[in-house]
Amino acid sequence: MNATSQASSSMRDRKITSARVNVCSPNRNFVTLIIETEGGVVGYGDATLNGRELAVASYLNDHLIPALIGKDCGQIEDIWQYFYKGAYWRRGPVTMSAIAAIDTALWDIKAKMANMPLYQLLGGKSRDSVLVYGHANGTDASHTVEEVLRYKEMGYQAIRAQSGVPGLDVAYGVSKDKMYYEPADSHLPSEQLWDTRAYLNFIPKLFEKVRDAVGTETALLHDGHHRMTPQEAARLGKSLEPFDLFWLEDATPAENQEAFRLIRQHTTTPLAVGEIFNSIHDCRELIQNQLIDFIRTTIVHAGGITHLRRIADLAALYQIRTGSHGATDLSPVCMGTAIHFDTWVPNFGIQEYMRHTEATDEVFPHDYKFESGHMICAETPGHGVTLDEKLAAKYPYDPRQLPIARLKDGTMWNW
Ligand code: GCO
Ligand code: MG
Repeated sequence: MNATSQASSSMRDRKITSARVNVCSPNRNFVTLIIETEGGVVGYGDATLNGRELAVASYLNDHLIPALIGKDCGQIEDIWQYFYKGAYWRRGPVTMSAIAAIDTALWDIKAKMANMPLYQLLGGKSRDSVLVYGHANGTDASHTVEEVLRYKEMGYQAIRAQSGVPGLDVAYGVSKDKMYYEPADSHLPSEQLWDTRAYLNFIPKLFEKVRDAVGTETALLHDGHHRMTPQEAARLGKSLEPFDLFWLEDATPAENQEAFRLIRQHTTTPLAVGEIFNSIHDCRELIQNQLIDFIRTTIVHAGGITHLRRIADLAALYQIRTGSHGATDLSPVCMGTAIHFDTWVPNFGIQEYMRHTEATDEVFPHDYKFESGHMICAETPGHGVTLDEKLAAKYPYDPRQLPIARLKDGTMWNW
């Protein structure tokens, strides 16, 4: 075979011949894209958007997949630009999750073709393992303290603490199950009551107890879940300073990025934002004005590796580190890919790691593992996660939505 025919045969091998969307619900819903090439290489991408799964599935099936078939799987950048610029309607969680799924599956294929674990293709290891934080939550302060100590016992070196708030029936992040938490709990959104004053009066007392019990070494985190105004968030950040938080997350809604300036002016508690962002433009002002310390965008909701890499590079200019979202509504495909990304990215901070249920882990065979508070990424070519489609078929889609929040007088609030 001469050089030209060799090149053209590999081009043939690289042709994308099929792409299909799998929607399954092994304890919670996941959307997975599976891409196959002429040469028989299969790549997997996560396309899960909690509570809006079928919108992404339809965006892929009806709009992107027909144009993807026949393309060269090696041209990841051009395919990304084609679906981003080519849609005319740019950005948004549905669009960007669909593009992310294609991008992730194509990086998986490229790494498999190169016979390398994904982190090698990205530029190699910047660290041996990836620091993760787990979720400790309790119905009240003493229960939360117990849970934090249990997580410490399991080996976690960074722990997020959430708690039930006196006077409120339910609180964000507090689950009935000891290991798993899923807020998307019913077909139509369930309604939760919110009271910022009760929350603000309670949280500093909670962290005083937690810090006292856990000692100085363990990193502690907390998620405000978009509930406070900038002024309230400034007060909370300030009152938590004695307890040395690793970060305060989503202190106020970030559609108005400028809002973080006020919080910043009042507190040295580090700030993390970005799990619901889907493009570099959503975080540009926050990063360039140095209003945050950690950027939480993820592979699945922020346009895949191709786009997340650009966000991380922009953040690196300002010493802002990554702290990717890793709740259970991001599938093991996203988690595995994130661990490769985290192993490479120079300005890594921390990775969220909420455990998936056993059923989910079985449906998505994967090779990453947890060891002494860190995730270790394995050496399998690709990102190391697949989908057992036969097993997945036993768990059909189960429509569920995230809750909404209201104040006592009925006013709609941010959940
Ligand atoms: C987190 C998040 C999640 C979200 C969930 C919504 O910090 O892990 O806030 O718990 O609420 O991903 O689907
Ligand atoms: Mg969060």
